[in-house]
Amino acid sequence: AKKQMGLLVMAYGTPYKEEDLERYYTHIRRGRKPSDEMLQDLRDRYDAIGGISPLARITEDQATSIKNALNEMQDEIEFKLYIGLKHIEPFVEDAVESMAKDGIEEAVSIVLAPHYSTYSVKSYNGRAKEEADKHGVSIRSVESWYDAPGFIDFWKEKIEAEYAKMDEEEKENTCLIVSAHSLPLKILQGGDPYPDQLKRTAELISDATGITQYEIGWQSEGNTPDPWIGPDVQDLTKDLYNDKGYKTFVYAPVGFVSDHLEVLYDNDYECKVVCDEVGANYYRPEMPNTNPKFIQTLANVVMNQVEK
Ligand code: FEC
Repeated sequence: AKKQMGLLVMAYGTPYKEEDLERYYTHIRRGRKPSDEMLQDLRDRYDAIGGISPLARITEDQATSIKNALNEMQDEIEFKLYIGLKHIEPFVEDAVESMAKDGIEEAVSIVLAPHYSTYSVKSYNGRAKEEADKHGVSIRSVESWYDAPGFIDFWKEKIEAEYAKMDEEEKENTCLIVSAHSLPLKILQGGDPYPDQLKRTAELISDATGITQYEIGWQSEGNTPDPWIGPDVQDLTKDLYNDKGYKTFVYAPVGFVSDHLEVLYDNDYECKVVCDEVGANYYRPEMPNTNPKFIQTLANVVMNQVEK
């Protein structure tokens, strides 16, 4: 018989329906309720992308596809999928508990975010491990995959598809903005690898595409008083337009893997508004979602972790 192994796929989570918005936002704020004004502001952003985010469905499709790819690529292990979310049910802890109830003793986990940070991946993996220890389940966790060849190759293909829409003159005046979610600046004091990993993803994309006019940007920073890592993609766009004279911007939010609020609103609305204001062209390549090359890449990353 095949060996049974749990596959824990972890992701951010999103409200399933409008009524979930307040408790979701409260959870993100570590238990502090948002003010009415903050809640309304968030509701307006979800409304602008059609009411709710497609993220829940995409996460499920990605996770199922990774599980299928893993079960098809080898004959020794039968992977059983568990989805664990950071800010809404099924929470990471719920997923690990279900695993234990199903008699799973060994598991492998991956977070659907490429870059390691103490604020993101470390916290997902830590929550999974803490719950797993309670049940005697052992989990091997993938820490990052920001440099996986298939991931870089995915972005190369999608970015090149955008540049292919331009004539030579437009290409010469184009800047590629490679971005990830900003985090509070204080994480850098502990030597967090997050910014260097984003920089590496950008370098690898530049090497693969031959695009040398690119910049690193940070996006979607939270509504808190402390300073966040910059430059913010919107400010960066204005500065690059004014100082370097770029006329076209291509946004590659490589810190994310799905169509969701932070891309559909923060890029496709907010960055687009800045481009319209200054009179620049806006492009944004397709997100990974369930692209087969991307899914196979994550399955390979998981398999490498199992074989380690
Ligand atoms: O529903 C959707 O479609 C969007 C889901 C969503 C994703 C996402 C990814 C990341 N976040 C990260 C860190 C933070 C920090 C704060 C923060 C705040 C929010 C809010 C919403 C939200 N995030 Fe998020 N994030 C998504 C959604 N995020 C909604 C609250 C309103 C707002 O500030 O816009 C600030 C917390 C605080 O206030 O103290 C920090 C990181 C990622 C990428 C890695 C990952 O996916 O885990 C890091 C998707």
